[in-house]
Amino acid sequence: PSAIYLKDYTVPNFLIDKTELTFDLDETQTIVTSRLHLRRNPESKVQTSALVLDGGEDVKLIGVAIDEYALPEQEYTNKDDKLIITATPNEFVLTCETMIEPQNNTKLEGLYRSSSMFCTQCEAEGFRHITYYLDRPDVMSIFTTTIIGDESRYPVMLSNGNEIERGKTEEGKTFVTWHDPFKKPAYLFALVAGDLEVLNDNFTTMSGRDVKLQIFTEKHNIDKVDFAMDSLKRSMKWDEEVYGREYDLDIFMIVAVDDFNMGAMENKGLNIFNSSCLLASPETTTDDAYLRVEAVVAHEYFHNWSGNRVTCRDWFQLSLKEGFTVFRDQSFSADTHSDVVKRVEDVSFLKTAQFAEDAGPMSHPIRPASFIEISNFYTLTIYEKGAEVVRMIHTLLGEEGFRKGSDLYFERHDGQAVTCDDFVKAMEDANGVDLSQFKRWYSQAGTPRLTVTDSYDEQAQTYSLTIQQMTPPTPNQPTKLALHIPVKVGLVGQSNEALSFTFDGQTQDEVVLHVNDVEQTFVFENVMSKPVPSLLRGFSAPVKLDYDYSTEQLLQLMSGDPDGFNRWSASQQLAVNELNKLIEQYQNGAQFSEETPLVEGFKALLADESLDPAMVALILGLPSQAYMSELADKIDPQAIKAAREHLRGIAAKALEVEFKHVYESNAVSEAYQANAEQIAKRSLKNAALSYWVASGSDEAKAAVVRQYRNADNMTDQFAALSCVVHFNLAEADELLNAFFEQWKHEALVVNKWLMLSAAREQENGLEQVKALMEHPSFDIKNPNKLRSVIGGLGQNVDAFHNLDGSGYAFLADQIILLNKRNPQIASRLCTPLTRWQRMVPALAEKMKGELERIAREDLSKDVYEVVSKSLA
Ligand code: BAL
Ligand code: ZN
Repeated sequence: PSAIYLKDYTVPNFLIDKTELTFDLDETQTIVTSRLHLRRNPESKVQTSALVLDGGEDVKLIGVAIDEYALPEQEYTNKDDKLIITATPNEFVLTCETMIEPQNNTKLEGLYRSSSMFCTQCEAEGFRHITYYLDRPDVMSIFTTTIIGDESRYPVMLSNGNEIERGKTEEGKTFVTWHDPFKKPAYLFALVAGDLEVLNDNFTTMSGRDVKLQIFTEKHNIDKVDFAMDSLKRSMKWDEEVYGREYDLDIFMIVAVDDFNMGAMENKGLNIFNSSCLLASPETTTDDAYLRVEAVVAHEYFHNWSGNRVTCRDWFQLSLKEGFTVFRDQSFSADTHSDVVKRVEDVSFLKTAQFAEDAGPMSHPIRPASFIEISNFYTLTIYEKGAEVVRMIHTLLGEEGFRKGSDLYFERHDGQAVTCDDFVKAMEDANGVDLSQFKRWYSQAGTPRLTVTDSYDEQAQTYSLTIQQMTPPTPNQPTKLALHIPVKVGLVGQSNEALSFTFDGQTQDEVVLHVNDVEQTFVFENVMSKPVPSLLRGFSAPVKLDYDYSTEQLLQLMSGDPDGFNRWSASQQLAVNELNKLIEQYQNGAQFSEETPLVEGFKALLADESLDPAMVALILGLPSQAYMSELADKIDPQAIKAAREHLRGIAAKALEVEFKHVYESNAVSEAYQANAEQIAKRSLKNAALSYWVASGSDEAKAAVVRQYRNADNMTDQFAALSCVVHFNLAEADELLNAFFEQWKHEALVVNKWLMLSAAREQENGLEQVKALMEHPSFDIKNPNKLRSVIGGLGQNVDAFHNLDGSGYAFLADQIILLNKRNPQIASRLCTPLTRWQRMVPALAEKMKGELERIAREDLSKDVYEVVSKSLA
């Protein structure tokens, strides 16, 4: 397989004004007839009459005609997944008949079966697995789709746009025709057919148009979509209010499917969702999953403008729609719940997972310069770092300036396929600013590191911050240029008061510093006393920050920083410092310290009842195994695990009484609701419970089992179960079995059971994981189940990172098994192995050996790219 490059982009040679599709659905074969209204692209420099269409190995060509003239075989070639028609007129209708077998499609790209239904996934290049096409996002067309099927099996047959006709064919089958008046690339095409139940609702847009809203699921799940519907209506309203964006079709549909590679897909007017991102009920869904449903519903809906009305010119521009849309969904969730809590969660995820990606062999800029397989670039960098880059533009321009920029962007580019440069240009033009240096964020990979030093001149009452920036080399980018980095700073006084200062001639208590050189010094005047700097407030840029805070300074910021985000940040830094000391002790075979200043910090936190319980819960959360791994020079999983357990134990024992009190005083007595207030209380209650149990208290052990048995919602039930399993209490087996028996008919709950069981640390951990893959509830065709078991294994330090390499070998076996069957999933499963160079030598060698074993297979493009880059 070879790479394609952004620099080689050329406009398409042909355009498709109209696309007419007919699907004759059948259990064994589906016949697809396409009528493509083609013409030469006047903007193409290559004036050729040869038409090259994309196809897939799974598409069987039956016949092809130009303007009703059936082409003989010598007038076209059909090989290497391309259909090449040697000579065409300037403008013509190409009719193409193909046969596909959705029931045998295990890759879940194109048209496939999930349970008893037909569904599609066409982003990025799935449409070519349905029929031959110019399968690239800058070819936008008006689609009319007719679906023919047996009405008794497929009473619901959906596609994009509005239903315009329905009737019977001569053979007595039903046909339904859909027309989408908005031109779109093929990646936004969708089709669904099945025996589905529907929840109907409606929404009146800001200009007074009525929109019909429908959510479809299999019959047994229709009672779990009320929250998604409510989220949808709130998202529609929010996009009108915050971005002035109104929905444009008369109908908006969402369908839940069980087998789905991604979380969801924003097909025009017909979103298709992984059921895990749509279904929710108090008994079966945790608070986290509720929030995810809300965020994903919003995300896909927001794509209607940021992605569909204005789409990407080519796949190198993926972050144009994904980074922007993640920023939009993050803002929606922040507005709906607590902005600080949301920010902490997003940043924590970014610093753990995206920073790790940025430091590994797959590191790439948010606008990559090349790729082998685009599916490998639906990454945390494109999505999450992409959102951070948009957020920085928002910080630089302010709320109003950003809105002016987005208005101009949508107005200027409506109906077009554009680039990241076009987005930034709209922001520049609307605000009269120059973002040329800032644009390096789009082309430069890696996480910048800021090193900050300071000095205070008591006499002059000036405070100076010197900031150096450095971005480490990444694959194919050995040297880096200075970036424009907005660093939001405040100063905190000795009694925790916000210190005001003069900067740029103005008195203020917070400022955004424009760091745009390798080293700069910023001077704050009229600073009355020596401050503690509160740096990078709200995580104003996706960077690593080094400032040599003392423990006292961190404790001070943790309790007194007016910026809530930085209170959390200080607590994390303090915990990281403590963990690093313990890790070193573990590695040197020394006794663990039994004291930690974290106890003092936690004690103050637990006593302060004015704080948002959700924030307290977040601060109590120790830096995760994954985050500590990201920070390590050489990852030693056992040392990290031991250090975390020990630190938790110290805090738990020292504050047993406090944790018990917090646990008991945060019970929620009202009926379950997924609102910010209740979620906050449950999160603190369950965080306290976990510490309380960690203290070893028998009362706590009884309380956790009682909570499991009495819980009326999945959040509390699963939190208790996780605690029982994690601390390996006597009831662990009994409750795990009871949980499965109670929920064995709820696929999404079974997935939670699979994950928890796979993550369970016990002597024969890997055997347990293997047994789960043989369990009747497991299904290798279902990506959610695979993610549950393999994800659980990844958290199981003893089983996965076993020194004998058995955990890595097992993972490699699964990758090899899935390589051809579902390349996208196989490729994602490689992620832990790509980090091999970061591991301690004994583990690194084992991981590398498994990558080399995978490399000897006949690999899909997806797996090939990840494995070959990891071994380069
Ligand atoms: N476009 C793929 C799924 C998503 O990001 O919404
Ligand atoms: Zn998206």
